[in-house]
Amino acid sequence: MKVAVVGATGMVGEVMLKVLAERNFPVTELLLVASERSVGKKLTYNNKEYTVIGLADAVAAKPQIAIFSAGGDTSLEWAPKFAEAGTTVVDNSSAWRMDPTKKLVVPEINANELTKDDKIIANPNCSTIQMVLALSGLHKKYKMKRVVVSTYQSVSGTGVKAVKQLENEMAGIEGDMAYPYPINRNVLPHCDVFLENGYTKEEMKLAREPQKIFNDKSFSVTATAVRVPTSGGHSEAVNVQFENDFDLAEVRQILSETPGVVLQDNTATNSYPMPMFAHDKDEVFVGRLRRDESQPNTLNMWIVADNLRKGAATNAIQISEYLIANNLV
Ligand code: A2P
Ligand code: 11C
Repeated sequence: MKVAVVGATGMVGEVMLKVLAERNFPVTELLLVASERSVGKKLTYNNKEYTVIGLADAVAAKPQIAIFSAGGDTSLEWAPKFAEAGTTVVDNSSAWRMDPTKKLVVPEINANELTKDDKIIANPNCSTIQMVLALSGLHKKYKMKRVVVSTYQSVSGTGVKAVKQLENEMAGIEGDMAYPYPINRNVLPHCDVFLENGYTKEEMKLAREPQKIFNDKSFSVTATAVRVPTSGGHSEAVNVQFENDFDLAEVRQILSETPGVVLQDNTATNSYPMPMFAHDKDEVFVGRLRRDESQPNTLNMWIVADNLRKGAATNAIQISEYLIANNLV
C-alpha cells in the first residue's frame, strides 16, 4: 500500500507512525505530510528516515490511503482533493463526522457499513470512541435508553501546547497558555469551544456521534466534558439507563467478551481503570461496575482509554486495515 500520513509531525501523527509500525501495516511506500512549515523536515519510520512533503505533492503521488490528523480546516480543504485523485481518506478531525454522506466508524461496531465508494471516512472523537466501544455489547443486549457521561480528559487531547502548559506549570515556569486558566492543580469544565446552547463542542460530539455510529436514534446522550491535569488518557463516568433490566454478572461477561474492551473491575484488590494503566495501550478499560440504585435498569461504569491510541491513531489504522482486508481500496 502507498500510504500518506497527513499531520505526521503532530501528536496524533507521531502515534500513528508508531502504531502503523507496531501492527506491521502493509506499507510499501510512505508519504509523510505536514504544513509548509515542516516541509523538508526528517522523520523516522521503522528505522528509516523520511522527508516531510506538502499536501499538493502528496495528492499528486496518488496514495491508496491517506490517514489525516491535521485539523478540521486542512481536512475540509484537502480530503476532497485526495478523494478526487482516487485516494481513500480516513480522517481524524471533526470536519466530516456529522456529514450524512460520510460514514463515522468504530471498526468493532460498524465497519461493515463501508463500501468502495466511501472515499472520505470519519474517525469519531476520542471520548466518543471509548464510550461507544464499552457500551456496544450492552446496547445490543439491553438496549440503551439514555446515557449521562462526565469526562475527565487529559491535556494531550488539546495538543502540544497544552501538554507544554501543564509541564511548565508543574515546573513553575511561565509560558504560553493553551487554556484560559492554569490546568495544574485545577480542573476546567471546558473542552473545546462553547456553543450557543451552553454546551461545549466536545459535549455535543459525545451527544451526537453515538447515534450515528450505532445507526440508532432511539437513545439519547447528555455530557459534561472536563479537562483534568493528566498528560494522557481520557476517563469517563458513565451512567446508562437501559430499556431492559440486566444482571451484573452477565454485564461483566458481555464486557469481557467485547472485542477491544478489557474488564478491570475488582474492588477487593483496588482494581479499576486509570489513565496510567491505559497509557500506550490500544484497548478500552472498563470498571467500577455497579447498579444505579436510584432508578431501574441503570448501570454506573468507569471507562478509560489512551485518547491518542484507540481514541485517534489506532482506530483510524484499524479502519484502514479493514479497508485493505475487504478489498475496499
Ligand atoms: P506542522 O507540524 O507542519 O504544523 P497537532 O494537533 O499536534 O498540533 O498537529 C497538527 C498536525 O497537522 C501537524 O502535523 C501539523 O503540521 C499539521 N498541520 C497543521 N496545519 C496544517 C496545514 N495547513 N496543512 C498541512 N498540515 C497541517
Ligand atoms: C479533546 N476530544 O480531548 C478532544 C480532542 O474532535 O477530534 C480531539 C478533538 C476532535 O479535547
